Amino acid sequence: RPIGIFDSGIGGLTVARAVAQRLPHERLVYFGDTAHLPYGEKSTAAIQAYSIKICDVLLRQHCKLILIACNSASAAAYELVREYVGSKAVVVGMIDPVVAHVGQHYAGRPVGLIGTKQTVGSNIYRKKIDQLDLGVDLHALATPLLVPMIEEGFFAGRVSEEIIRAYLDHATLQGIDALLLACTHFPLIKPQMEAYYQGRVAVLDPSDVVATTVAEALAARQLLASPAEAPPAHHFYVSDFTRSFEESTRLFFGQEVQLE
Ligand code: DGN
Repeated sequence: RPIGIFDSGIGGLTVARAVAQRLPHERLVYFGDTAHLPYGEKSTAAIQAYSIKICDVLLRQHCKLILIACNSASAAAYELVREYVGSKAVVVGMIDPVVAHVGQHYAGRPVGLIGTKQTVGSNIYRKKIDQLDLGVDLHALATPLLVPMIEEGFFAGRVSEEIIRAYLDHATLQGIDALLLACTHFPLIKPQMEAYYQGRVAVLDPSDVVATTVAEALAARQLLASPAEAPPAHHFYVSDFTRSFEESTRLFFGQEVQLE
């Protein structure tokens, strides 16, 4: 049975890539809801409705695990998806694994977070940190301009450098020890953020932590694919196809993939 991964679009391919690298024998079924992006600007109710429909698609494909590879959807719909999916598949979101990681390494310290309006507005990271009494001092800032900027190919030059500087200079993010990239697109600008901080602040890309959680969740339930099986043929579905989405897969997955 495959691993199902979904996102508002193709940005979640950064997470799919980490999963494919961590678990090279697993077959992936990816669903990008390109007809409804960007989730970062949508209401909680709309994201919940889209997420449930996507789960139906992934369950029809017999996915053993559903990974919500979108911070905005994880913020808005994780609990609902878990309830809806029940025992039919394991559900993993972007938030719990990262909160646990930050709690382990940054307890009692100031940590910055950047994400979409939906992710930051939901306050979900702070709520979870407080629920678990992790003592992390969270400084969260919505940085909505970064998503379209990256999608338009501005992620390694003067334009992006200026916009990144404007956000990271913001009062909210001063005095932090680490910066959490709580959005699928931001791993692409991690090098520029690291250049900005020059080693003063650790820039945390959650995709590896999430891929490890997926591996552990499958191992715990003895659901890992056997290495003896034939190499997996992944499938990448979208709810609206354009050639430019397909071209952008190279950016987020490291190689161009065929969208269905
Ligand atoms: N995938 C979204 C997220 O991680 O929050 C970013 C893209 C969007 O819908 N704005």
